[in-house]
Amino acid sequence: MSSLRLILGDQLSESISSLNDFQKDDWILLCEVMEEATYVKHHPKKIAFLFAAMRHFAVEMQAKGFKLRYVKLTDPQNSGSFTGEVHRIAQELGVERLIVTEPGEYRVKCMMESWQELIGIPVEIRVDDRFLCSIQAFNNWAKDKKQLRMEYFYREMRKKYHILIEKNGSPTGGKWNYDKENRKPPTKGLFSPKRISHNKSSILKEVLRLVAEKFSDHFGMLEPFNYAITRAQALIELDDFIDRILSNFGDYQDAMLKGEVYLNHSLLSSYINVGLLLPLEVCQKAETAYRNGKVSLNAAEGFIRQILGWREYIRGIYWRYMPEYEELNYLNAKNPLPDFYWGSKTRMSCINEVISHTQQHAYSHHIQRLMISGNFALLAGLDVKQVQEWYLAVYSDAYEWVEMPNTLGMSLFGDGGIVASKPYAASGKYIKKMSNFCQHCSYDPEDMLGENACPFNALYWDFIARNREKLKGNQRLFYVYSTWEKFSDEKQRAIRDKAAITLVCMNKGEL
Ligand code: FAD
Ligand code: DLZ
Ligand code: SF4
Repeated sequence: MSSLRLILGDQLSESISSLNDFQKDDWILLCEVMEEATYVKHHPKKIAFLFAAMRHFAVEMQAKGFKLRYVKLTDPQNSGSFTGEVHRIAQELGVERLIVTEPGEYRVKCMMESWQELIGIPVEIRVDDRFLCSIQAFNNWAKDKKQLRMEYFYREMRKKYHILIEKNGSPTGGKWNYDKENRKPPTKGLFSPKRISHNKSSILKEVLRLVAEKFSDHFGMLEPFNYAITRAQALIELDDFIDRILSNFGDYQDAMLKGEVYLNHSLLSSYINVGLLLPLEVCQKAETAYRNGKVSLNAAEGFIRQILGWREYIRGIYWRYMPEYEELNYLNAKNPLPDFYWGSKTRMSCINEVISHTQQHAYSHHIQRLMISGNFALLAGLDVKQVQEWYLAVYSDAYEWVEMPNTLGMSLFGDGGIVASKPYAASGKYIKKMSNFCQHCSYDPEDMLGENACPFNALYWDFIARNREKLKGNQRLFYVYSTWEKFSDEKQRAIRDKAAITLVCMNKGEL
C-alpha cells in the first residue's frame, strides 16, 4: 500500500514520526503554500527561512533515496493551501493512504481531520515525538493539579530524561533551579559575541528573490539574512553557542542593552521549532559542557530549564486548553495595537529598540518580548488578539503552540493565571534597572506625572487600579496593592488621569 507522507515547514527532521516505516513506493510531500505565508503576514525573514530550509531538506532527503514531491509557491498548479495540495498530489500519485505528524497549530489539526473524508483515503495522524512530553503525558501530569506550575513539571522532566540528575536521583548541585543567579543587570562591557554568518547557497538566493518579490508588503527586513537553513548549519550554531556563549547565558539572561540584539542568548528557537535541531540533543550538549567543566551549573541549568521545562510546558498548555484558550481575555483588554508596533516611531526608546530588533532580525530576546513589548501591551490594555497576531507574524520562531501561551498567558495574563502566577507588569524602574535604554530616552523613568514622565509608570499603577477586583486576591500582589492603597486619593486620581492622557496620546500616535 503506497503512502503519501506530508512534511510541514516546521517538521524538517529526518526522524519525524511521519517518515517512520517509509516504504519504497511511498512519497514525501512538501509544499510552499500562500495560505500559510499569509494567514498572518509573516515577517519576510521567517518566510525565507522556512522556504529555504524546506527546499534544502527536500534536496537532502532525495539524495538519501526518498521519493519526494516538492511544490514551489510559484508552481502554476499550486492551489495555495495544504488541503488543496494534499488532495491534488494524493490523487495525482494514486496513493492509498496519507500519513502526517500532528501539527503545531490547532487550525492545521482541524484541516488534517477533514482530509480523510475529503480525499477519500485513510489519514493517519501520528504523535510528534520530537517533543519530550507528549500531549497525553502532559494531560496525565496536569489532570489532578489545581495549579500547573512549570517548576514542578520541569523537575519531572529532569528525572524522566535524567538530565542534571545524580545517581541517587537528586538534582546536580543539590538544587533544581538556579534562577536567582540569572538576573544580573547589564554591566559595562557585557560580552556580546559576534554571531555566525553562513554562505548563501543558490537555493537561498532564489528564495530571497522570491520572497522579495511576493512579500514586500509584510513588516520586516529580508536582508541581511544570516539564518542557518540546514541541519548542518544549525549544528554549527549550536556548537558555537555551547563553546563560546553558554558560559555567559545564565548570569545576564534578563539584561538588555541598546544596539545589542542577541547578547548571550542562543538564537536556537527557530531551528528547534522547525526540527533542524532536536530539543534533547541541545539539552544533552549543554549538560556535557557542564560535566566537562566548560560552563557553570547555573548557565547549563538555566538554559536546559528553558527547553526541557518552559518549551515543553508551554506546548502542553496550548494543547490542553485549545480551542477555548484562544478566546480568553481575562483582563478584558481591547485597546487597538498602536502603529509603533509596526515600526512608526515613538519617543519611548525601549519600545523603539525592541521593535527595530524585531523588524531587522525577526528576533528579540525573551525579556524584551516579555518586559518591553509585552509589558507595554499588558499595561496599556491592548487587544489580546491583535497582540497575539503581532507576535505570531513578526518572530521567526513563532508557531501558535508556542506563541499563544507565551503571549496570552505569560505576557498578557489573558488566561487568568494558568501560565503565570502573577502578571509580568513592571514600571519604568524595572526597565531602567535591567537595561540602558532609559539613558537614551527623552522620557524620565523616575517621573510619574510630569510632562516627560515615563509612560510605563502611570500605566503601571493604572493597570493595578483598574484590575483591582480581579487581581487583589493574588498573594504575590499583596505588597503592590497595599502600596497603591497608601497613595492619597489625590495622587491616585492624578495617576489615573495621567494614564488616560497617555492612552489618548498613544492612540493619536504622539507617545
Ligand atoms: P534562549 O534565551 O537562548 O533560550 C533557549 C531556548 O529555550 C530557546 O531557543 C527556546 O527553544 C526555549 N525557550 C526559552 N523560553 C521559552 C518559552 N517561554 N517558551 C518556549 N520555549 C522557550 N518562543 C518561541 O519559540 N516562539 C514564539 O513564538 C515565542 N513567542 C513568545 C512571545 C512572548 C510574548 C514571550 C514573552 C516569549 C515568547 N517565546 C517564544 C519564548 C522566548 O522568548 C523565545 O523562545 C526566545 O526568545 C528565543 O530566543 P533564543 O533561542 O535566543 O532563546
Ligand atoms: C509558517 C509557514 C509558512 C510561512 N509557510 C509554509 C509553507 O508554505 N508550507 C509549509 O509546509 N509550512 C509553512 N509554514 C509553517 C506552517 O504554518 C506550520 O507547519 C503550521 O502552522 C503548523 O505548525
Ligand atoms: Fe522606556 Fe520609560 Fe525608560 Fe523611556 S524612560 S526607555 S519609555 S522605560
